[in-house]
Amino acid sequence: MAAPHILQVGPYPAWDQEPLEAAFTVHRYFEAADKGAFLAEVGPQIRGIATRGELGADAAMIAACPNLEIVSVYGVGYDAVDLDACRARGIRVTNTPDVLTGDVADLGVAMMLAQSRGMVGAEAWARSGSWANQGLYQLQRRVWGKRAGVLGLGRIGFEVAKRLAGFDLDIAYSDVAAKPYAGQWEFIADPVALAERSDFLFVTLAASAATRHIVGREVIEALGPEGMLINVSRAANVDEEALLAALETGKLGSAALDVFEGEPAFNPRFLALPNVLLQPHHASGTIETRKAMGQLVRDNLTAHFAGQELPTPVI
Ligand code: 8YV
Repeated sequence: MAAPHILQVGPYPAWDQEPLEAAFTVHRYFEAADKGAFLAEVGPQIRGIATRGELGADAAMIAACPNLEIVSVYGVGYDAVDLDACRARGIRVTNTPDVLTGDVADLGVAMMLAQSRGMVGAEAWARSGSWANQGLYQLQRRVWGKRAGVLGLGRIGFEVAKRLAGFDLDIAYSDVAAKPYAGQWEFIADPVALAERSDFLFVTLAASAATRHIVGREVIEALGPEGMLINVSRAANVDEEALLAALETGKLGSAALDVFEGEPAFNPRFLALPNVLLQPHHASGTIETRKAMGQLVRDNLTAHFAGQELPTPVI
């Protein structure tokens, strides 16, 4: 049987590209100069889309593929896939949960530590010779013993909280309901109340229409001039305009961000701020995790075309 035709939305590392192309007939959307013309030409042959979390598959792309059966996402977040369009046509959607959870949690906690202890500035101080010429680096803020809030105690939020417990932080969380696996961690339903009792607020929610701008001006100002916001989820969970305004006016102490509206471009106002730590959406970006994610993308496609149960279905 001929290999199923797959639309590849964005590039993958070579270790994923080769096995993908060995198993499927791959059409590289991301290399097409005229995306519309490319979709019009290959769309009717496409039975599967291989995409990435932040790239997804929108309604127009799905509509251009009338024989589409499955969208396989390289990422846990599937907010950029038009699920309604998929549901309406019985198109399956898969993602890559679990394999990236530890790395995303690690980066979130690392950002908190790096930002609180001023590690980026301190490194520049040492590297530039300022340490030798000007003396000791300015004092920073302690982490251990403080209060952390985790907004969204799903898989990633749980791993963040577990790590924070190791730093002796006093943990509370917010979610749609209290979680049976939360142990001693305090449940606070209202995100504003959670922010009010937090020195560090982690955003670890799966993004959806319901969570859009859940971290708005009120939450940000409740976190306050000494507080830090850490976002390793999706930019849409935070009102970025309110965040920038609060960082610029000192109503929020600082932020550590792995995700931005319109990324990979982002609002240049962030660059003028000394109180933000910027990361290029690479929370899952380790060789180990990315290899596991690529494998799962292929395993889902392979299972689907073999008529087997999907390893990690979304719908
Ligand atoms: C991206 C992510 O998929 O898991 C997610 O939802 O956003 C990331 O892991 C990653 O940048 C790969 O494109």
